[in-house]
Amino acid sequence: MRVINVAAAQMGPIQRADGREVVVKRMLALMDEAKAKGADLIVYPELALTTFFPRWYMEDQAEVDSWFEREMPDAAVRPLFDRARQHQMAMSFGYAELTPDGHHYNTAILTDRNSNIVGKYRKVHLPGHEEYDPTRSHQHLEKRYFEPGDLGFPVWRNLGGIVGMAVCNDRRWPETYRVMGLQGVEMVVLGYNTPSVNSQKNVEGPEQRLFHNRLSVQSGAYQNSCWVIAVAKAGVEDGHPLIGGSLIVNPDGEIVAEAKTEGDELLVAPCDLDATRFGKETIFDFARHRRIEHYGLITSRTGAIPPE
Ligand code: ING
Repeated sequence: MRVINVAAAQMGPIQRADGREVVVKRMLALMDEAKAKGADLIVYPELALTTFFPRWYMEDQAEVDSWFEREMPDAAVRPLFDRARQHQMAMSFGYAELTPDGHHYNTAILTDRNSNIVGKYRKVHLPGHEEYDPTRSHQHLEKRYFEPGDLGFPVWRNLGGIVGMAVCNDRRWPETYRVMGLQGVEMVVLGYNTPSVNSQKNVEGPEQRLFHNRLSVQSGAYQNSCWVIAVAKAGVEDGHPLIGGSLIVNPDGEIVAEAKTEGDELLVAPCDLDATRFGKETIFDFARHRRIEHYGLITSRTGAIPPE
């Protein structure tokens, strides 16, 4: 048994006017609750420090950059790093990263129990669009404000296992999990901010969004025999609803914990990393079963090309 007690720290809405200090106070309260419940690791959402600002069309780069962190940790999140070290708890959270040489990423970090950053991931699959789109009921300008991640899908040894990260839309793409699966990943942690309605198909509401969330996360876990922790920023931000539905999914693809609210809500579950072994040694023993000589199109072709 190699058990990590994992806390999925779902967060309710963050309003555009909420400062980072107010948000970090909520994150600290969740961390203290996680400690009281014996957590070894706490996972927070994508862009956990601010409202989901890609819903806003901005042209002034200074205003855009105000949503980004220039160093990590910075003053706003140092209390979180200090408390995590006191609690001897590892953590992962998402934030908007502005690098010293001016690159913008939708980033997540992973720390060890002493708040040392052991891993960084930059979101690869950016959904949405780059220019204002009047046909949409709401904007989703991640392609405007972020560059695609340049770090690939790495994994790290942490807490006695092999841990990887993803961000939001990444969870919908099987490549995300498989690249980490090919590095032996035992636990994938990810955050998401998912609008409750499809801006281009308003009959697609929260029920279907929640279904697709479960489908994507359960598939990724099962097909790579790993744990997946998926954590929402939820609720209504300045009138724009986001789904909750945070999940802890086991290597058989079964949901072991699921959020019930759209607010700050902690899920805690014991995740035995040895539970990944059976799948990795039988049905998903990649070395024995995969036939890579037939998979070439997956990396040589971007878009679909139907036959003549
Ligand atoms: N949000 C959404 C997500 O992938 C989205 C965008 C929703 C894309 C539904 C496709 C369908 O959950 C982010 N931030 O990626």
